[in-house]
Amino acid sequence: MISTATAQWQQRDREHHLHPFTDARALAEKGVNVITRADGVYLWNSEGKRFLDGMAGLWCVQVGYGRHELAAVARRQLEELPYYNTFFQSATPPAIDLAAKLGDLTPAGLGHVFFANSGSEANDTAAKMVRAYWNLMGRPEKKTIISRHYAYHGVTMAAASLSGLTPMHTLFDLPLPGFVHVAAPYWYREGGEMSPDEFGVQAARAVEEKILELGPDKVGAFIGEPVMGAGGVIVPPATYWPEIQRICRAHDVLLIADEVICGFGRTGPWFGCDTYGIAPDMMTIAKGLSSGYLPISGVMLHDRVAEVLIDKAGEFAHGFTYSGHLVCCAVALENLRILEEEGIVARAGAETAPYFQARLGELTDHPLVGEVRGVGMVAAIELVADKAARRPFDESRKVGTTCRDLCLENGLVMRAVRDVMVLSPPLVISRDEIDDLVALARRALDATAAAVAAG
Ligand code: PXG
Repeated sequence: MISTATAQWQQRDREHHLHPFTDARALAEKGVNVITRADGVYLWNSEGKRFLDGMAGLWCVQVGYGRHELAAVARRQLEELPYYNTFFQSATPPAIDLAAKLGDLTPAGLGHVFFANSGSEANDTAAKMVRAYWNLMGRPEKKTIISRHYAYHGVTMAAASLSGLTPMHTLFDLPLPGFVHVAAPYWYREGGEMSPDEFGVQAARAVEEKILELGPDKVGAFIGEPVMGAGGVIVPPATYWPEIQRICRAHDVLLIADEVICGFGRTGPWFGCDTYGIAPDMMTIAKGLSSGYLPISGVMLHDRVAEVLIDKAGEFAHGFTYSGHLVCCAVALENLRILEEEGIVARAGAETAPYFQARLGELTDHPLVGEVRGVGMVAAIELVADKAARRPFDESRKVGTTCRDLCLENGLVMRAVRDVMVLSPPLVISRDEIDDLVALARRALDATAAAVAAG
C-alpha cells in the first residue's frame, strides 16, 4: 500500500502533467515515482524508498546531491540581485566571471562563450552560428550540418534535427532541410569483423564521403558528442576523432563538439575533447556546468569563429531572456570551484573512474551481457540474446525496460536505451558505493535473465 500523499501526487500528476519522453498512458497506469529528497549519490522517493542514482539525475549531478554551498550561493545572489539581463550593453559580475573562467578551463582557443539555458538551446544557437559564420564569410551555400545516427543533441527544432534518433523525428516532420546524418562509430553493433581501430577510420570516412557527396562548398559543420551518451554510450575507437579532425580541416568544415554530457569530468579529463585530442571550433556545454542545480548552458567559440561574428555581424540578433542568468552563473562558478578545489574531477579521473570501469567489466561474464564499455564515469552494458553472435533480443521483448524496472525495484537507477543499460553516476561516487552499484546491477541482471527465461 502506498501513502495517501503519494496516491494524491500520482493522481494530480496523471490529471495535469505531461512528461518528457514518456508514454502518458503507460505512466498513468503505473503511477509516477515521486522523488522528494537526495544526498550524495542517493535519492529517496515519497514512500521513503532509497535509490542509488547511477545516472546522476540525467547525466548531470557531478558533485552529488546536497551541496549546501551551492544553495547558499544561490540564496545570497537572489537576495542581492535576483535578475538582470545581458542584453543592451549590460552584464552582471557572475556572468562576466563565469565567461572568463570558462575561457580558462576549456581547451585552447575557445575564448568566448554565448550563454543559454539548456543543452538544446546551446546546440540550436551553435546551428544558427554556423549559418551566421558562413554568411559573414561570404559563402552562404556552405550551410548543411552533418550529424550521426544515435546522436542526441536536444529537442528544439534544430537540436532535434541534429539528433539522430528516429522517434525524435517521425512525429514532428524532422529533420529540417540542411541537417543530414551518417553512421556512428558503434563498433560493437556495426564493426563486423573489423578491429575497432579499422572500424574507427571507416566510421570517420563516412563523414568525408557525405561531404564529397554534397560538395565541400555546401557543408558548413560537423557535430558530434565525443562519447555518444543518450544514444547508448557509444565509445569511439581511438582512431575515430583524429580522422574526423583531419577531414573537417581538409574540407573547411567547422567542428562542433557537443560536450553537454562529456564536459566537466564525465570522461575523466575536464572535457571529452581533452580525452580524445579534439580541437573544436565550437563546443556546447550544459548539465555538469552547474551539476544540474540550476539550468545553464553555453556555446564556447574558438577565437577565429568569434572574431568573425564580432567583427562582421553588427548586431547579433539572438539571445534568451535568461542568457547568463546571474543566479545560475553564480551557482555554476561555485560548482566549478568545488569540482576543482576538492579535486573531484582529478580524483574521479585517476582513481574512482578506473575502479568503476574495472568493476563493471566483471559483468561481462553474465549470460545476458554482450559488451561492457565505457570511459571515465560513463558506461554501458549491452544486453544480447546471443553473446557469441552479438545477436540482439527482439525489440518487442523490451528486455532493457525489464532490466531498468528490476533495477528500480532493487534500489538502483540505471537507464535503458533500447537494450543498452547506461550508467553515469555522480563523480563523487566512492569505491564502496561503486561496489554497491555493481552488486545491485548484477542482481537486476540475474532477475532479468530469469524473466527472459520465463518468456
Ligand atoms: N546534447 C547532449 C549530448 C545531451 O545529452 C542535450 C544536448 C540537450 O540538453 P537539454 O538540456 O536541452 O536536455 C543532451 C541532453 C536521457 C536524456 O534520457 C538525455 C538528455 C536529456 C534528457 C534525457 O538519456 N541529454
